[in-house]
Amino acid sequence: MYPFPKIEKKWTQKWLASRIYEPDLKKAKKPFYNLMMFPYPSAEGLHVGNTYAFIGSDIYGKLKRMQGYDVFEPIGLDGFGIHSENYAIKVGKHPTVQAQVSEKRFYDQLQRIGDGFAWEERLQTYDKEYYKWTQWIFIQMWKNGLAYRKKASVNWCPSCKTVLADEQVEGGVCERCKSAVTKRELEQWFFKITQYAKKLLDNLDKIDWSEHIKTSQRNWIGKSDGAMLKFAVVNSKEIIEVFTTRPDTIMGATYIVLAPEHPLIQKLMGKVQNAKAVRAYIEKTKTKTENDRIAEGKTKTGIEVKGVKAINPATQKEIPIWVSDYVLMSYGTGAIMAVPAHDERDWEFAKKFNLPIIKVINSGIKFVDDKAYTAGGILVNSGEFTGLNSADARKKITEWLQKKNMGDFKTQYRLRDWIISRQRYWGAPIPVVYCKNCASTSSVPGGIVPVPENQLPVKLPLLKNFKPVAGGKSPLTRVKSFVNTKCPRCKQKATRETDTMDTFVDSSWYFLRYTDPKNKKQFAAKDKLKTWLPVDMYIGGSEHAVLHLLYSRFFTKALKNFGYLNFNEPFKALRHQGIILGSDSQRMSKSKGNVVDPDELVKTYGADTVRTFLCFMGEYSQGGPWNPKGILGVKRFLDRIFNKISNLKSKISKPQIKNKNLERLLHQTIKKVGDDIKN
Ligand code: ANZ
Ligand code: ZN
Repeated sequence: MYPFPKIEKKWTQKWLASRIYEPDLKKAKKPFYNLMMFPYPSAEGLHVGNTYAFIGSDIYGKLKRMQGYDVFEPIGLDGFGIHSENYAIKVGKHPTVQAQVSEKRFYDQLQRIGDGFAWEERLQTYDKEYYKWTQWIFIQMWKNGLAYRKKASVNWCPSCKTVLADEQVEGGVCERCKSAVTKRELEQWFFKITQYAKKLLDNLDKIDWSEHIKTSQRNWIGKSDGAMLKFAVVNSKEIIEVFTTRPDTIMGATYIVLAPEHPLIQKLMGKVQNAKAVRAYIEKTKTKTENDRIAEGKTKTGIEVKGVKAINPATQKEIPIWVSDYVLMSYGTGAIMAVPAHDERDWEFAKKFNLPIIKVINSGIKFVDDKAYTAGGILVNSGEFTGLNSADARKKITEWLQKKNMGDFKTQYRLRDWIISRQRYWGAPIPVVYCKNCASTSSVPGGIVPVPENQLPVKLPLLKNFKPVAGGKSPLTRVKSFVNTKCPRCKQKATRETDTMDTFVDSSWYFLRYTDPKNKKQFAAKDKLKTWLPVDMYIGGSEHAVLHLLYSRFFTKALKNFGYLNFNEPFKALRHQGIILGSDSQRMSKSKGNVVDPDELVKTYGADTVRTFLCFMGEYSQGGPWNPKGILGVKRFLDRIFNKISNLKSKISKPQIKNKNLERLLHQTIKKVGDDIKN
């Protein structure tokens, strides 16, 4: 029998003492950065499904090491943020206290599974030496015009009592707690990720990532080629700009629809005959979620803005202006030209409110009169453009309007700016100060003064009652000694920003810090970054497709533009572990009560058995059901090998193979094992 408790204990200690898994970070000759997504402590510990990622990734790292690479395999804890705070609340502990517990527990578990971690570089995102640099990056974003504050209708989770980014709302519910997300008008901090939309999209072609994630990111960024067209408002200097992917249908645009939040509505209010009713409609739409607003098949609501009309730039006809919440302020210009004959939502709307429907595209087949024909075809009822096909007409009509200064070609992206402020305690404070004096006496817009870099970090104060409150205000507003400060610019009385940063800000750059976690002068020294980055192989869950994996790409591109990095993409290759199912054939998860504790398994069978078993479960990216019976077979296999070797009469010092066939078999085996591990 293989005496694993003795052997595993001895060798883990030896690894640590001899620093065998600590590569020379400055001048490794053959660097290989083997990264795994660091865990976030949202539960008491890791279960087998979680450790699958860390074990598979480590096995690949060990292969690389045997192939002569200097493998760097760091680990840490993504311990700041809402998931850790929610867990602390659940177990009734303060997050600072719970952080200590989690650190010990998670690192213990990770040590026991036998991974070759570079423990000396471990980092925790809540350590002030770490979040100092998170704040520093915020300041760089600000200086470069990529951080801004704006009042907007934002996603609000009533249960987490905080604002959420669009990426954290999945199918209308909060990514963390699954509560239905509502809308709120709040002033928030944004990162201008949209400035990188094109680069984020184009670069996807150049990286070795799973197709599935690339597709998710492409869809999320959502590129649309179309036109920006101008509709003049009658008896006014105002112009309504609309984004359309179908300029070929312009002769069929029979009315305009503005989003309820469209600023023009307020501007025109003086002329509006039914102002009271319009205001009431707008008020009513405020709390609706985007999903409810845009879903096809939902009953359309809306109101005509009476007393003002727009002019169709192609037909010169006057057309009515409506307000409806099926048009979103956050996409395009927040206004559309409605073509009910060829767009389904416009069709439903026109039918409901009895608006004219003019067919301008012929399908070539029999025209069906009871719904919109949304594909391309041959233009009809379109003056000089009649007879053209849709593709040609799109180009010709846009060019024609371009000449009249009434339109232009336009590429539009769905991607929206990332809201990074949270009304929660457990996160990095946003390092800015609001100064009334600076706002009034000098040119400081909004009186927003960033905290000087040499005064970072802005420390998170210890707050006993840290729980979130419903009013949309951070718990930090209750800490007067934190809020009241001096303006770094004019030294007058000022107040601090009390929101903290989204956890995903912390995790957007941790892989950079790993190379130099103790650096007090920079987020990481240039030579270390140069040696290790970009990451060679990144392994983790695929659920972060448009969250962490998109944000990290954005950070990398931004930091490169600011001159701190010399590469565009953070992760050269990316793979995902599959999902391990519990005994009930459902995804293993604490909340389902179907988890298997890796510690128990390691105690009973040894880490090597657990690791080997996980590898033989099936394809790594597929995962599969957890089958406790199979593990005994693996254990017996390892026992047999151990017995064979210990029973040898003489020690093998240097293998000498004289038999040609045996030698060939040896090399075939080496190749096969190497290839299998890689695959
Ligand atoms: C006229 C038209 C005619 C349209 C037609 C479609 C079909 P994608 O592909 O997603 O980019 N649109 C534009 N801005 C909008 C907003 N803020 N809220 C809701 N809808 C909006 O879709 C672009 C199309 O979505 C645009 O083209 C516009 O409707 C609508 F036969 O314009 B279209
Ligand atoms: Zn000031």
